[in-house]
Amino acid sequence: MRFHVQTMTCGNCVKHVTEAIMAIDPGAKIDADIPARTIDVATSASPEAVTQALAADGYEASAI
Ligand SMILES: [Cu+2]
Repeated sequence: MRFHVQTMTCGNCVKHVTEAIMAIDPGAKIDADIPARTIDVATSASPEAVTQALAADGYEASAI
C-alpha cells in the first residue's frame, strides 16, 4: 500500500516514519521516496493502523 506523507521531508523523517510503522508490524518493509513524499509499505497491518501510527508520531499520512 502507498501513502502520501506531507511532512516527510528528510532522512530523519523517514527514520521516524519507518520506526512508527515497525512498532505496529516488525516485519514491515518500507520504501520511501522523499521528493515525492510517498512511502510504499509492505505490511500485514491495515491502512488505518498505519495512518494512526504515523499520526501518533506527528506525520499526517493519507493512503493513495
Ligand atoms: Cu525530516
